[in-house]
Amino acid sequence: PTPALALPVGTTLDRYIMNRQYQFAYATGELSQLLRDIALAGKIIHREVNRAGLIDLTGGMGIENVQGEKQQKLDVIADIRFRRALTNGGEVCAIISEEEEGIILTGNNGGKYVVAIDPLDGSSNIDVNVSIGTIFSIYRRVTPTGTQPTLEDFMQGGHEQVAAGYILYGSSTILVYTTGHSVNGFTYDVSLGEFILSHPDIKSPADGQIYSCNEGNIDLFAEPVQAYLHNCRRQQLTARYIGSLVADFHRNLLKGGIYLYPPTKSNPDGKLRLLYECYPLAFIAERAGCLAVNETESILNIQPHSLHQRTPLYLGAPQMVKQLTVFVRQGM
Ligand code: AHM
Ligand code: MG
Repeated sequence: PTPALALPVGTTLDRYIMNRQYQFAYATGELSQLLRDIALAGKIIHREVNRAGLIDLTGGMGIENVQGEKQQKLDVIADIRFRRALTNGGEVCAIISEEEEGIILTGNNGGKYVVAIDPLDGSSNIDVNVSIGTIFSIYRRVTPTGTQPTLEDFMQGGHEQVAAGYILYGSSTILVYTTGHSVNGFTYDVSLGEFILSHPDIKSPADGQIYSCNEGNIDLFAEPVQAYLHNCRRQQLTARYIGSLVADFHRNLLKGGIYLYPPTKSNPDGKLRLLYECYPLAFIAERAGCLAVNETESILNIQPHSLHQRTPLYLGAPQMVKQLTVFVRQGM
């Protein structure tokens, strides 16, 4: 690749993606197109989220998804929108979604990529106008192009992601992604209908003052995690927990903090899904200078074995994650 030119704040996402593509002599533009497809779906979800209260989209569908959770209407809508955008684009041969049991074949067996997506995370916040997000993770398929993709394409492990990102539908909508180099954030300008580079080359602080955890569950956590949380209180850190992983992660990424979703006796693997939530955020986090671990290893090192696998997650500023690790390892 030719040396990366720093593009100025205000550059549109389209121009940014094109510029990056030209730096790689052999790039065919397929990943670029795929990223644009995701951005388009993100704009559509932005629209749906913003008018949800107006057109009676909020509220449950009365059905449960594969995890046995109530699906919100917007979850379903987001799932459909992303599937459609990724299928129509042609670059993706298979998709897995937090909302679907198995692999979704797009029929584009010539496509080089597979995508894992959590179309709308933090769905308990939809009805109450609180931030929600989309998380995505892209892999180059390992099965031969032209054949039907298989589970193997999704079981490559976190280090094999070629790109990962999220879209936060917050007080403004922002798309943050990385293709493994820098992490860049693009704020959606509604009047232009464009994502605009607003947060170039995000580098997270090495230490932070915020801890984000569902402290209502503290009695269910193992003693070392409890001890760590007590220590956070002793240091008078700031507690912030939205209950939308994307929003909690984004805030901590910019300001410095740690997000915790520990295991409990009844949920020894915690709640969050490895492929849809933890791998992509860990990939972004590491590129921005953060750490992402569970009790024993780095999230990206976890061996995947099933589509809806879960893992405990400790994510954020390296100093804070290291300190947490000291507590946890001492208690083992
Ligand atoms: P979801 O995929 O059903 O939306 O669940 C994931 C969400 C995360 O966004 C959030 O951090 C966590 O669940 C909150 O869980 P809890 O309510 O147990 O604290
Ligand atoms: Mg989720």
